[in-house]
Amino acid sequence: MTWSITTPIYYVNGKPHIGHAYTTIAADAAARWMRRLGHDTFLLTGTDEHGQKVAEAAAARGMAPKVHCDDMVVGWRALMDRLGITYDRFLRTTDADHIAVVQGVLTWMKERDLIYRAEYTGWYSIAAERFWTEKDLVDGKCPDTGTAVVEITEANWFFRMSQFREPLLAHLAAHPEAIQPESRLNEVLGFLRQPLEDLCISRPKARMNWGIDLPFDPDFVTYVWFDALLNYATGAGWSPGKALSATRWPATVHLVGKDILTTHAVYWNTMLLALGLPLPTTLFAHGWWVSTDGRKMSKSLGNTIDVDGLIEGFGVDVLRWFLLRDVAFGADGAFSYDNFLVRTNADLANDLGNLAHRATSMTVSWRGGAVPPLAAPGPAEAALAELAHATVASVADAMPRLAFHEALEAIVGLVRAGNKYVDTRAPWALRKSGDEAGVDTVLRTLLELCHLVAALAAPVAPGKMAELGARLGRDAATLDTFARDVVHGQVAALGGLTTGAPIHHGDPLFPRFDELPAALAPAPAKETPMAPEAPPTPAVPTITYDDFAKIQLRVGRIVEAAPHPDADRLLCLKVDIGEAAPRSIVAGIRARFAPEALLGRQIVVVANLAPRKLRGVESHGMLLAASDGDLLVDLVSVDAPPGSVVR
Ligand code: ME8
Repeated sequence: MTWSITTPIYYVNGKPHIGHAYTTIAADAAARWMRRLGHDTFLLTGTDEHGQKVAEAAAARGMAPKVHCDDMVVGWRALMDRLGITYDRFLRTTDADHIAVVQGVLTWMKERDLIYRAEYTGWYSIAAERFWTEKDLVDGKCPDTGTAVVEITEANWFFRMSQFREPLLAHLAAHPEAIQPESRLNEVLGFLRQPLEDLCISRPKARMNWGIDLPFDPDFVTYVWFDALLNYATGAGWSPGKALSATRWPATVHLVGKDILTTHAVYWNTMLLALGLPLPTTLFAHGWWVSTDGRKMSKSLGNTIDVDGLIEGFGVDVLRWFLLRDVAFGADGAFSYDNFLVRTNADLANDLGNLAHRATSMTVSWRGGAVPPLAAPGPAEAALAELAHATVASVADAMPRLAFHEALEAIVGLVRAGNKYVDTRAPWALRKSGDEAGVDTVLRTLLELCHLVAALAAPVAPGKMAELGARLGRDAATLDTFARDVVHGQVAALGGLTTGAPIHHGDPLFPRFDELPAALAPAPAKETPMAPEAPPTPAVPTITYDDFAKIQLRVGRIVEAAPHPDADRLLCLKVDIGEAAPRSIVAGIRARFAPEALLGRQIVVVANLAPRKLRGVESHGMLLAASDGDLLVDLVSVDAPPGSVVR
C-alpha cells in the first residue's frame, strides 16, 4: 500500500512565504524518511487556481485567468525546487484530469440527490468567497477576513453536508487518531456539536465565472473549496467509478496549517463519506509561524520572513533544519532571526559541524585519510554505541509521527555526546603517550557517529548530509540503504564504515554566522505586481456629536485569551474594564494574534454595545483595531488604567 502525504494546494495568487515553505518541507522530510525505508511513497503538492481573487488579479493585469495562473505557478514550482522538495506530483486545479474528476464527482452526486438546487439568502464575503449566516458574522463583518459582507439572494447548488454529521462523528469516535494533534480533534468535535448546514458548492457565472463548470447547469461554476479539496482524489489517481485498488487513495497524511482545519476535517471528510470513499488516515494540522510579538506574518505588516534570503544566506539545509527543529510540530512558533542564528550556530556549526571537523581532520592528519579499525573498544565506546542504538530507535519512532523536533533533538543529543567523548578520551593525549590502538578506536568511533548522523538527518538536511556522507566515502544512495538497514536492525548503528576506506576533510560543513548575511539585511517588503487591488473606500456618512456621544469607549486589559471552541477565526477574551468582573468579548482576531501574545495588552473596548452570541459564545463588547484593507494590523492600544473612559 502507498504511504502518501499531501500539502495544501497553495493559492496561486499568493506570494510564497515561510509558512508555505514550512508545510512543504515537513511533508518532504517525512516522505524522504518513508521512501528510504522502502515504502511506496507519494508526495502531492500544487496550486489552487480558481475563484474570484484569481479572476480579479488576472483582470488587473489585463490577462486571461489561465495565462495569469501559468505565469504565477512558475514562482511556486521554483520555490519547491529551491527547497529541495521531492514531490511526485505538482497538481494544478486547472489540470485537465482534475477538472474531469470534479465534474465526475458533481455528476455522480447529482444523480444520487446529494446535490440539489435552492434559493438562498445570506451574507456574502467577497474576500473569503463564501456565504455566512447572520450568526456567523463578527461585528457585522466576515469572521474570516474582517471585511464587509453583502446580503445576496440567489439560486445555488448545495451539497447535503448536513446528512453526514452523524457518520463523521461516528468515524471520529472510532478513529480519534484521524485528526492530530489531539487539540485539533477537540476543536473539530466542538464545531460538530452544532448542526451542520448544507454546503453551497456553486457560484453563479453572472457574478464570477473563473471556475470549473457545473456539468448539469451552464449558469454556474464550482465553489473553489469543493474543487480544491478534490485535488487529493485526483492526485491519488482516483475518479468516480474507478476501483480503489487501482488508486493511491486513501491518503495516509493530509498535512495542513491550523487555518484550514475545518475545511478539511468537515467539508472534505463529509464529501468523502458521501462518495463512499475511505477517509484519510491522518489529518495533521500544524501551528503557525508568527512574529515575536505574536502576530501572524503578513506583507503589509512588513514582518514576513524572506525565504529566498534565508536560503541564499544560510543554505536550504540550515533553513529546513531550523524550521523542523525549533518548534514542536503542531505548536505555533515565533520566528526571529536572532533565534535562527543562535539555534543553527549551536546545533550545526558548534555541535555537528565541529564533530565532523574533528573526526575527519584527525583521520586525515594522523591516519592518511583511511578509516582506522576499532582496535580496542572499552566502556566509553560501548556507552556511545548504546546511545547510538537508542537514537536510531527514537528517530524511527518520531519521524512517521511527524515529531521532527523529537527526532532532531535525539540526533543533537548523540552529537553532543560524541563531542564530549572526544574531550574525555582526548585522542591527542593518547597519541602523545603512544597509544595508537586507542587513537584508532576513538577516530573510528567518531567517524561512525558522523556516518550515522548523516544517515539519520538526511531527510531533513539532504544536501549537507550527502556532503558529510561523501566525506566519509558514502554516496547518497548508500546512506539511504544504511539508514533502512539500521532502522530494521540489520546493521549496528556504529557499524556502517569499512576499515581502510578513504576519508576527506574539507571546509567547515556548517560555517558559523555571527550576524545576518547581507542578503537578509532588512529591506522593504517587495510588492507583488499581482497583489489584488484594495477595495475602494466606501463613502463614510457624517455623524453628529450626539451620535458619537452614545458610544462608550473604555480602556481594558486582556486577562485571558483562548481559541473559540467552534470557530477557527475567533478568540474568546476576558477583558478587565474596571468592573467587578472581567467582560467576555469574542473577537475575530485569531488569524492575527496567538492567544498568549494578547495577555496583558491594554486595549480600547466599545463598552455599551448590546451583547450578542458569536457561534454560541456571548460577547459583551467589541475591541477597536486598525486595519489596512482586508488585513487587521493591530489592536488600538492605550497606556492608561483599565476602566478609563476614552473620548
Ligand atoms: O489555504 N505558518 O492556501 P494558502 C505556518 N488554497 N504555515 C502557514 C503560514 C504560517 N504563518 N501561513 C500559511 C489555502 N501557511 C488553500 C488550501 S487545500 C485543498 C486548499 C501554510 O496559500 C499552511 O499550511 O493560503 C496553511 O494551511 C497554508 O499555508 C495555506 O496556504
